[in-house]
Amino acid sequence: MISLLDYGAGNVRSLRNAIQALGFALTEIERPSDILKAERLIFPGVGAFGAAMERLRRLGYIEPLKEYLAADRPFLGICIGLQSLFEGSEESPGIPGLGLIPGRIRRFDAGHLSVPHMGWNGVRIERESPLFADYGGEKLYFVHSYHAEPAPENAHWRLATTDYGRSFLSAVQRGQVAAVQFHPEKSGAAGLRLLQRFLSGQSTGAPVGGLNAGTAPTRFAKRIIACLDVRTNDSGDLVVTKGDQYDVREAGEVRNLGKPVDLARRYYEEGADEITFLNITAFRDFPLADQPMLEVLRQTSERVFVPLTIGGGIRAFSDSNGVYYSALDVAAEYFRSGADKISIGSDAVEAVERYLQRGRVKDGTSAIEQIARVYGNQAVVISIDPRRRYVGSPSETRHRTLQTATSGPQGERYCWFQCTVKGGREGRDVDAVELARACEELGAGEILLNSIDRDGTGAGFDLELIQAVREAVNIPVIASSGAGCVEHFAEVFAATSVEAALAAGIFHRREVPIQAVKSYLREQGIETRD
Ligand code: 1PR
Repeated sequence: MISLLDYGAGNVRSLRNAIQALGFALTEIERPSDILKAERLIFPGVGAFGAAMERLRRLGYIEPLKEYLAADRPFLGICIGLQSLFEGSEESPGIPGLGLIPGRIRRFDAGHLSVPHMGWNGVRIERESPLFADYGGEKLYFVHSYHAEPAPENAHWRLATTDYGRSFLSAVQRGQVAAVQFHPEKSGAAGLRLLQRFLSGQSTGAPVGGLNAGTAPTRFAKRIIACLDVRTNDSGDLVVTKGDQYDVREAGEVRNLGKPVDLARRYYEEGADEITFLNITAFRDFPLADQPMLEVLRQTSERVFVPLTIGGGIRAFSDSNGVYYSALDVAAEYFRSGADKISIGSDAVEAVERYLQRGRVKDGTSAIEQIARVYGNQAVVISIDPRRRYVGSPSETRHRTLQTATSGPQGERYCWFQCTVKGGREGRDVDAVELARACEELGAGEILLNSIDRDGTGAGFDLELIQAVREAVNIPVIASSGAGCVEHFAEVFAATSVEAALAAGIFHRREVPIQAVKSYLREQGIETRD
């Protein structure tokens, strides 16, 4: 029997799904006394360090947890579950951790690298442990802005390290107590194998041998993301569709490229590093009334063990009975249904308009701020739908322009990128660079950068747009729209420093397999997950 220490802070559905898919029964810790009764305890920390520790304290879990750990009983901490074992964290000064491992948790100062460290990276096993006994060197999925530093005082805990600007502790173990910074439940087959070892009691036995760091650096991979635009067609079926410059109808009918759950599973098996669902007409309806979409997410998350993002309709809403739901309520339902990240489109533009009008004063009311506070910055993606606006000279607009290599219809040589809402139906007086920067300030953790001009054209990514946004922010950026062949992926990674590239049409139509993209990138010397 596996006991899950879910203190109610966020989404641990992914982990529950993974444990169940591996065939193990799960019980929940519901009161302090359950902790000492556990046979094997999993602690998947979610959100901020301080909030996690505060919740543990309020629930009366700290003392039994310390006692459980001191007795060297089987324990696996994940992410904040690893960080909480240390003395404290820069993220939440003054709030003590469990204090089992000497050392403090520090924020990444990755220089030219984006924070959070979000994506697939290697681990360097520093001594033999049964936990990693059948680990084949695959990359694993990380998402965190803070890390544990290897130090002489915690050398006896060190099991594996990873490089991201600097080297940090990606796994610790002593006796039966182990913790990992990556998410095994989101790390595909390799992560599931590791989880299986813990669940079946094969992970214990102290790590053996002295520290043997090795010298090979771990290499962070560029992510390849498959995107599924989902909507109801005219017969009332939920389908994956695909637009040309956001127009999803052909001869009057909504294009139907397949069933959402089937396609998502196919992409997982074919090696997608992440899967994104965009509920593209949710701006019209109340998304919580869209039970089929929530069901798609539930079913997908039962079998797909890479990160899942869902977007569409995340905003405050009053239903027909006048009942008010905050954007946080909507997001919470998506997280409960299996999302790891949510993506906000139209509402982010409106929030930024208000934020800029207030002179960049944060008042905590935006969906971005509210959701980031509860689920962490890394869980909030901003989906930008920009359209090129050409001008003859920069003085014609207040927006930041760039000199473009593809001139406008009247031969204009400058352009800016206008943000739109409602799936491109309405242009607003905010540009994509300004929006991305403001969203980062409000607490977003990632930018999904579409291009209405390139969407569905197969003409390649809009490198000018992508470079302008990439340079403006420090959070990860996903390049989207226009991929037509494997070379386009290599081009966007060579020309810009984006962390990920997303495509839809070429994957749905089976024109380019995901593995063909990855093989080509590897041939070009660009790191990917196998
Ligand atoms: O505004 O918060 O309700 O979110 C709505 C979401 O739905 C936004 O993320 C918006 O991008 C998306 N959306 C709305 N209408 C459309 C449409 O196509 N009519 N899809 C739409 C946007 C764009 C991409 C697409 C890439 C890659 N889809 O995500 O997958 O362009 O395509 P390609 O590789 O075939 O070129 P809200």
